[in-house]
Amino acid sequence: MGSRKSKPQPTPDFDTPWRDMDWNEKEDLEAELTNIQLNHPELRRVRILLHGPVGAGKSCFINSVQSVFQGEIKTKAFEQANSKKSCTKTYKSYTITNRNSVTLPFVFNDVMGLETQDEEGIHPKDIVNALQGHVEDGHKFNPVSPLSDGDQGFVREPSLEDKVHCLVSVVPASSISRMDTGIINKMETVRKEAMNLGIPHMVVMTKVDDDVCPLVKKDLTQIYRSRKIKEKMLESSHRLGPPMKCIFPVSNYHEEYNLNDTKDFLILTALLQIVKFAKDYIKEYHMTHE
Ligand SMILES: Nc1nc2c(ncn2[C@@H]2O[C@H](COP(=O)(O)OP(=O)(O)OP(=O)(O)O)[C@@H](O)[C@H]2O)c(=O)[nH]1
Ligand SMILES: [Mg+2]
Repeated sequence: MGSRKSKPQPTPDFDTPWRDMDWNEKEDLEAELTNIQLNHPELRRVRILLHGPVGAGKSCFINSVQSVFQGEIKTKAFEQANSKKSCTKTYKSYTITNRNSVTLPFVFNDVMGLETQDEEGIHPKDIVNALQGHVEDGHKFNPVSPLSDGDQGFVREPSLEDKVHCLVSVVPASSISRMDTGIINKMETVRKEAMNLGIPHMVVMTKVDDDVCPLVKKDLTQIYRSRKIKEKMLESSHRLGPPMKCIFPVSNYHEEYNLNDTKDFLILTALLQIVKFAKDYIKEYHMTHE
C-alpha cells in the first residue's frame, strides 16, 4: 500500500454489545408505534413532556422523530445553535404525522430549558403544572412567576388528553458530568412530583455523536460496545434518578440532510419505550381508579 501512515483506529471496549440491538428492525418499530392501541375512550394520543437544560436537544428530538416518520429531514419545533438562553419559550403541542398523513398516537410538548439562574429558565413549578395538564397550549412561560389557579393560561379542569403521561429528561451525553447542581436539583423536584403522580420518567441522552467517544463518533452502530457511552448513561442514571433501563442514547438529526438507519433505530427504540411506559401508566392510573 502507499507510504501514508494511517491513524490508529478506535477499538470497541466490549466484544459484544451490552444491549441487544437488531438494526434491521426499524420498519417493525415504526409499524408498532403507528399501530399502538391505547384502549381508552377519552384518549387519542399519549402526551410526552420533554424537559432539561437549555440547548440539550429537546426541540431537535421532536424534529428528529418527525423526520424519521416522514422519511426526510423536518424542522417543526424551532431549534437554535449555541444558544445560552432558552430558545423555546411557549408551551406548544407537536403532533407527528407519517408519510401517509396519518397522525400518530403520541404528542410531544417541549418546555423552555431549565437554567441555573431562577429568573431565566422555566420555573420547576410550571413543569409540574404541565404534568398535571394545567398549562394552556400557546402559554408563554414566565420564569419568575409560575402559573396558578385563576391566571390566564391556567387550565382548571384538564382532560386526560391534556395531562402528561410520560416525563422525559433530555440531557446531552457530552455535558451530563458538568451539569450544574442547581439544574440537577430542579430536575429532582420535577421527578419527585412525577413519581407522586405515578407518571413514568425516562431519560433521552442526546449528542452521543459529539466528542464523547471516538469510536461512536466514527461509527454510531458501535454505541453499545463503548465503555464511555455506558459510563455517561450510568452517570445520567445516578444524577437524574431513573434506572439504566430507562436511559436511551440518541443522536438527533442536527446537521445532515439524509436519514440514517442507525439514528432512526435509536430514536424509535427510545420512543417505543416511552410510549409503552405511558400506556402502562394510563392502564394503571386511569382505567382502574377512575
Ligand atoms: N451533535 C449533536 N448536536 C445536537 C444533537 N441534538 C441537538 N443538537 C444541537 O444542539 C443545539 C440545541 O438544540 P435544541 O433542540 O434547540 O435544544 P433545546 O433543548 O430545544 O433548547 P431550548 O429550547 O433553548 O431550551 C442545536 O444546534 C442542535 O442542532 C445531537 O444529538 N447531536
Ligand atoms: Mg427548544
